Amino acid sequence: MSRADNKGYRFTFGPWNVSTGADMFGPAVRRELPFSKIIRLYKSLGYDGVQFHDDDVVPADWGVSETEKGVRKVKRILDNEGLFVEILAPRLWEHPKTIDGAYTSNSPRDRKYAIERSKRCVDIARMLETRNIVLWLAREGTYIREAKDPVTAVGRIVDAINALLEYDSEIRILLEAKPNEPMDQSYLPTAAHMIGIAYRTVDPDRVGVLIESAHAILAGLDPSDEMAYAIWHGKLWSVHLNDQNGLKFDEDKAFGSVDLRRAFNQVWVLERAGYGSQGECVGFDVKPMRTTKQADITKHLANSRQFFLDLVDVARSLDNELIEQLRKNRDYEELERYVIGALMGKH
Ligand code: 3MF
Ligand code: MG
Repeated sequence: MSRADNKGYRFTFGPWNVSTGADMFGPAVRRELPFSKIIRLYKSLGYDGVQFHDDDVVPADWGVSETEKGVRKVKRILDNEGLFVEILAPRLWEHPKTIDGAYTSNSPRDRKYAIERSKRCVDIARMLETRNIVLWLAREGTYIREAKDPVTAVGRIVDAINALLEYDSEIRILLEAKPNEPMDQSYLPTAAHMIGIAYRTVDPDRVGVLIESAHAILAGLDPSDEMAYAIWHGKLWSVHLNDQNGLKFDEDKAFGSVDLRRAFNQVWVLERAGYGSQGECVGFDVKPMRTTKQADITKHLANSRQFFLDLVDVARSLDNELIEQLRKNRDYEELERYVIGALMGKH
């Protein structure tokens, strides 16, 4: 598939999006696909690049030379497929040393582990030729407010970001906010919170955000507003598009599958801002349904991309002069009819 098929966008997803269907209440219902097989699916699905956690590439406990060898092997597989790596993210939420958070843990030894692991993630990223490090601060929050000092916690997060910025002068940090899950409450629940601390780091120009639709929805926001806010700051460097049905667990549903209007809002904002012109990618973070059969394991990825592209068509079909006129006349009722009509394929 060519760049024209993708309407000028570059699409990415992470290997974890091809999942086995295991959830909190039941085991896997599909076979796990080997990494090399997953990688071969990308191009045929119209995707251009890969998102990784550090341990999607090589196990987290490997030593330096083993790690280098392992990363080189993955790089060869990617090169053979013509795929680039968009982002690397340290998985700071599974290891026993991150039980009490990572950067905000009450244990100095565990905080040190989190920073060392993040630096190793930077090394892996550089070997895979990406400068983008995503920090989803999964356990930086509390189940009980008094467990940690929340003021100290914010400072510790800034210190950790600084340590990474100083470790490698080329990398950029993309902060991914989520208001809850796994924690009851996160210290930095929205992209706007993340942007606030970005300015207090040692190099604000190298700190931006990745915005996930579902995470903004879980915070009670329209994701397109969070995206617009980040764009104004010049800090929207990646997205995890998906959908979410109300305020419950993070569902990672196919993009546009719950609320087409809300999905369109995001596409409209991205389109009008020229998102992608600085190399930003359209990433998806979507899960197949548990009922999905083995043979259909990538349908949610194909669908999410297709829904996005179809909404791009709608956005591009709108008559901007008419919209300006309706704005001038303050005729938002007619503007609504026009936009909803377009979404229903009426013009
Ligand atoms: C959690 C997420 C994660 C992050 C990923 C990269 C499984 O709700 O969305 O995806 O996006 O770990 O930071
Ligand atoms: Mg995500």
